[in-house]
Amino acid sequence: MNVLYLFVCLLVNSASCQTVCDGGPPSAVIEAKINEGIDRLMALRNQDWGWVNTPQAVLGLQLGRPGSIFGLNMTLSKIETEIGSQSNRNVGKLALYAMALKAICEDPSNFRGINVMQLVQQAMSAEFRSQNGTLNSKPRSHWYQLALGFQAQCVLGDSIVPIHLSKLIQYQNMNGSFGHSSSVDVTSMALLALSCVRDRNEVADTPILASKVNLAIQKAIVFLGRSVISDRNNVWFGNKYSTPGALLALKEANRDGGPNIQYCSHVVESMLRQPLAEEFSAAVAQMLPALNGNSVLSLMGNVTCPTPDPIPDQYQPADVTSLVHSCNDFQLGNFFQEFFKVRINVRLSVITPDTNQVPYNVIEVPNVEKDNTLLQVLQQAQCNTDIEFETLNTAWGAMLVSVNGVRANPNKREYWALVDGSSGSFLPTGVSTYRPSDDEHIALKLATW
Ligand code: B12
Repeated sequence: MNVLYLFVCLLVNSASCQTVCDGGPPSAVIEAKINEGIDRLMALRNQDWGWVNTPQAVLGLQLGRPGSIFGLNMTLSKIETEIGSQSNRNVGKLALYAMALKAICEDPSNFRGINVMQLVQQAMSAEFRSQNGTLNSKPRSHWYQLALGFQAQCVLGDSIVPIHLSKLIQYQNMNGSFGHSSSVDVTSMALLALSCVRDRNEVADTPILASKVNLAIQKAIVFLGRSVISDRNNVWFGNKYSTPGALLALKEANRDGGPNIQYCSHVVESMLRQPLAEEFSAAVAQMLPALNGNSVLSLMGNVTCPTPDPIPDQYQPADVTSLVHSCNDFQLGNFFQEFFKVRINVRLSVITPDTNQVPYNVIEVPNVEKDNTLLQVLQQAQCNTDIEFETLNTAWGAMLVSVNGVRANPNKREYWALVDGSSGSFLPTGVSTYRPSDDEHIALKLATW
């Protein structure tokens, strides 16, 4: 079926095969990349027919190739079970569920008796409510999640609370970014939300709010324009993982005759060059809509509903193998086995506010097999009884949540940051994908966001 689609695109170069930027690379190449992304997402589907972040994957598929969600009935049952679980009741996740349901032509206000929109609204209000009932200036979770909440409310036609919107705008940084560290990801999500709400009556009919929204949009566009970086042959907004969100946000913000997106075709070409075979589902699900130029705002128009089943053989859910290693895996082999292996040394430090003094205690992890991930290095150190840690399985891979018995408390905005011990900068990826080099020093730092 994918081959047929590609052929039709090549032949007609039709609107359904359009790209995110004018004059970008030929759409057949983009379609081939979308096929690769769909294949990858399908390979990452769990046996229970969901993904680690099911609504994000569903949205990625439907916005990347409308109609392409296979196994619709099983997906719906899985979503129903997941929404029932309290652990999925945070505002960002609920917003994703609401938009994913709309994308597969279900009613988010009454999905099998559940009013997901109401849950979003309650979660949004709870974000700003303090214990004594007054309004908090910052949300309890994260501005990224709040921005998803605004997107869902706007796209699905629910009412927006102007005071919540004003809080978001108040928190825009001087340079036009949103979020703590001038984040391209958070700014893009906020920009997408603002681009949607600017047309809503609650905003358009209130001149002061409307002008604040428009100014915030302009400032965010400037920030994203300045976040363009060139990395080897690639051009990114921020980095490769924040680029898809930025592309779509700029596209929506600039609609109605705004300027073209800077370096758009270079950015898309850079995305096309990235192999997806080792990416986790979140990265692929965020990239697919950008390749297709289809943001969640497109859900306000006509949606192409998926057809229920049949499911192609290659898309049957796989038995996703777990990455747990046994301590034997880290033992040195015999002379012949070791002959072709390269071993490196990695150094680790664990830093909490109580131990935040220089020089840090350093844990040496000797004889690490070259190209092992940081997760494997941590497992090896754990086998040597030098460290104890726990991870949580997420759509970006394993997230470090506890080290030496100290669990990061999200209610206190705590997390275990992965920091380069020499430069102090954050590692660009998580423990499942980061591969330390010889003699590298990595600090695990209990930080707050
Ligand atoms: C908010 C956020 C955070 C917050 C989450 C707090 C919260 N409760 O909301 C905090 C500050 C904790 C965080 C930490 C990190 N983050 Co972060 N984060 C994001 C962001 C901006 C949004 C995620 C989100 O809310 N999604 C919406 C919700 C509804 O979906 P969710 O799946 O439930 O979200 C959870 C996971 O995404 C998880 N999470 C967040 N970041 C990361 C990173 C990794 C590697 C893992 C495994 C999980 C994870 O926390 C979220 C909330 O529970 C994304 C940007 C993006 N494009 O997605 C980056 C992003 C996911 N983070 C990234 C990175 C690199 C990190 C860190 C590794 C940074 C560091 N060097 O310390 C750490 C994780 C370290 C660890 N302990 O393993 C990268 C991941 C790239 C990659 N391929 O691995 C991203 C894509 C940013 C980017 N553009 O580079 N992050």
